[in-house]
Amino acid sequence: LEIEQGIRRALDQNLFEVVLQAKYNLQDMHLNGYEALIRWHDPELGTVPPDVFVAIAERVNLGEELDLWVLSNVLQQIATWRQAGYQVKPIAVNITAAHFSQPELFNRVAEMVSHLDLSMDCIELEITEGVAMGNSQVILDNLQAFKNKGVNIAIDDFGTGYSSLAYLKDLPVQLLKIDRAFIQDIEHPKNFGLVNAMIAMADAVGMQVLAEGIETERQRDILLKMGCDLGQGYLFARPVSYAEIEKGWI
Ligand code: G
Ligand code: G
Ligand code: MN
Ligand code: NA
Repeated sequence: LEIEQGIRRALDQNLFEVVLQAKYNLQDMHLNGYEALIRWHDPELGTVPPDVFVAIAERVNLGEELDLWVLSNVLQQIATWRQAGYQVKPIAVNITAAHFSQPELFNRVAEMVSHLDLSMDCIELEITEGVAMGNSQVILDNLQAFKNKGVNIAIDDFGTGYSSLAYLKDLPVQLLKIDRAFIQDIEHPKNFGLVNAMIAMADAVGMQVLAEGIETERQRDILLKMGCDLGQGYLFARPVSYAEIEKGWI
């Protein structure tokens, strides 16, 4: 309850922060874009980890509000950077499961984007496997509507659920993000085989693959040999503030 009230207060008073973690093309190390990750340093509760409060927010029906807060914060920053003359790569925003099943989602995002004179393809969205497998008309309509506007959709934490690539391949989804649990232990033969198979299958159905949580050069080299398209992880970049991103540009 303390955290629930804290989330409401943090939404009202803008106590959250967004950090950005870079994603790279593994083959040439060009920057591909960023993922937005929420952070909360509360004056009363201290630092609350996102896996804890995002789960609570979802449980008490604050997931939508949290998503919209992050989206709005990210879009305003993109607009600020654009006005200052910076070219910004797309920023991926995580969308909570229940929210992606809301028919209002697309129009809400489209409105926020047009209000700031941006185009839709300045963002990407990340949804979980379970949502993508949901097979509801609203979810399919949302996926198609975003795709039509050039918004790439990624399946986050891929491999942890029970999704079938045979099904995912028919969805308007462009990217699979292989969960970092597989990457951490990629030298273990079972994980090695699984990751190799996921990359080969994604390639066969024309989807891009990103490996999450790359921490060592050895992991990077293995993934590179497997033909993995994109990578994200502490080896390349930690999640950093907008100010830190700007410093890197100048
Ligand atoms: O940032 P970190 O790796 O600690 O995130 C932990 C968990 O919280 C991850 O599952 C991540 O997807 C989730 N998370 C982080 N930021 C956001 C956000 O802005 N929105 C949503 N819905 N989930 C987030
Ligand atoms: O579930 P999702 O992929 O959105 O969560 C991303 C989470 O993974 C964030 O909390 C981020 O801080 C964390 N993360 C990103 N890169 C690494 C990494 O290289 N190692 C570890 N252990 N965590 C990472
Ligand atoms: Mn994510
Ligand atoms: Na993930």
